[in-house]
Amino acid sequence: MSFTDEEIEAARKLFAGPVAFLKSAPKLEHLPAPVAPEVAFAGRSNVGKSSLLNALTNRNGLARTSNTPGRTQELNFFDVGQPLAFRLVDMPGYGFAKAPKDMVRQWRYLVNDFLRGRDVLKRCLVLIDSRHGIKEVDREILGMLDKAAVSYRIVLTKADKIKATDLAAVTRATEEEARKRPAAHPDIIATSSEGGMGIAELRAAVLEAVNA
Ligand SMILES: Nc1nc2c(ncn2[C@@H]2O[C@H](COP(=O)(O)OP(=O)(O)O)[C@@H](O)[C@H]2O)c(=O)[nH]1
Ligand SMILES: [Mg+2]
Repeated sequence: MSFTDEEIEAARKLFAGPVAFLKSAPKLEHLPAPVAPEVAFAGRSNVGKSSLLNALTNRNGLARTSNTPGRTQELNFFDVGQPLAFRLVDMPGYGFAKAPKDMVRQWRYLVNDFLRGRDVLKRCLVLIDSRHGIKEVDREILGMLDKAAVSYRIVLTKADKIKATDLAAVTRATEEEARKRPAAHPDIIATSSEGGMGIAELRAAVLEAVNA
């Protein structure tokens, strides 16, 4: 994973400009018109997705952070840039213990249909808690992305919560698994929404996806 200073700066500028919530889509018929490239964020509930979206965009209240996992079963769209440059999509979280069966089924249909049918979707960033690494619940979405042939990159979250040696180990193990997966980018990015680690690179990775 390496970006030039120019790429980092271009991404910083874009994310420092206008970012606005567009809409929530609980069903596919509510999707906004596909008029701009999209980069989607996926991850199990509580992985730190809302915090990361807030850190990326430097806006505290943009994506709601909460300790009540699994509430949102909808796709949330955010416009970046004016004129519109691209959209961020906050995908519904998965893998929380007490999810009723219907909710899991609804998640699966919504996400699968979105991944398969969304021509403007450039890439998905799949968030993995750096304390846990890739778990079985994560492999379902990774498999869906591989089958739908949507390119994706794995992003480790909450890197401030573990020791540097453990972070190096989980990074290595995660990259090893990513290399075996057909639609996965081989390099991963370790981030912390608290300390800011990896945030500038992640912005550049989003822009790289938009321009791919
Ligand atoms: N230490 C630390 N805590 C984090 C980080 N990101 C998120 N959290 C915490 O993890 C919990 C879940 O975060 P949230 O963004 O709501 O997760 P989401 O369910 O994936 O949207 C919250 O208590 C956050 O404050 C991080 O980078 N470092
Ligand atoms: Mg959230």
